[in-house]
Amino acid sequence: MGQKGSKLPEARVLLLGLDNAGKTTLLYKLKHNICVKTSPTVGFNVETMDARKNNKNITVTMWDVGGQGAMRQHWNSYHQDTAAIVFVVDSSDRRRFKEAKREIEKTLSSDQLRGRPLIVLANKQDIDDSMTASEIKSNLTISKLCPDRDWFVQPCSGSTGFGVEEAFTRVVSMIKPSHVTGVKSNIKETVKSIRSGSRL
Ligand code: G3D
Repeated sequence: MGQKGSKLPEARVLLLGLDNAGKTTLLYKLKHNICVKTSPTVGFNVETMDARKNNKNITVTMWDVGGQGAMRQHWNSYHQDTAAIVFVVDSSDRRRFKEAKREIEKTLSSDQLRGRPLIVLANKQDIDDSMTASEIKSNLTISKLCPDRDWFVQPCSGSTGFGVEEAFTRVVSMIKPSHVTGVKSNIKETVKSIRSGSRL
């Protein structure tokens, strides 16, 4: 179990995706299973979880910033401290798939996110006729999208819990050790800073 205020090395993970993709549901599912500390922030969700990497304890902070249109423009400055990008796709929504792809492309074009691993969560696998992970992989032309970063497409369902812990394990395993150590962010301070930035 984690300890409040512990000073473990930290890895920051950005949880992105279109609205309705299932980000909050997935975060809640993870919290239910493995989360040790919750920071109820106004505006977006942040969850902190313990993990083991290279035989060491680390803290993984997952930032669900989706839908925060007004604040999103200020996120670039926080990208540099991001260790991994998790992009949630609603596999049952073929209609919005192109939009999701465009959003992924936009995210990957950030200089500060260069080389950071991309984990695509093919969510809502419990819904009949959803796109499979392989379909999503090929529709995204993901190997072309990610010539210089590690990537993985994980099928899951935030509703049933299928694949959720596997997704978290995968994220932790793909984080580079060099992106784990230096961050040690203070969630409240970071949130304050983002929010004040949004008023600039
Ligand atoms: P968001 O945070 O990305 O905007 P939410 O998305 O987590 O709010 O989820 C949007 C809707 O999708 C919710 O339904 C939620 O219950 C549903 N959902 C999320 N994950 C899954 C899943 O894996 N399977 C299914 N079947 N539904 C899922 P409502 O009806 O509450 O809007």
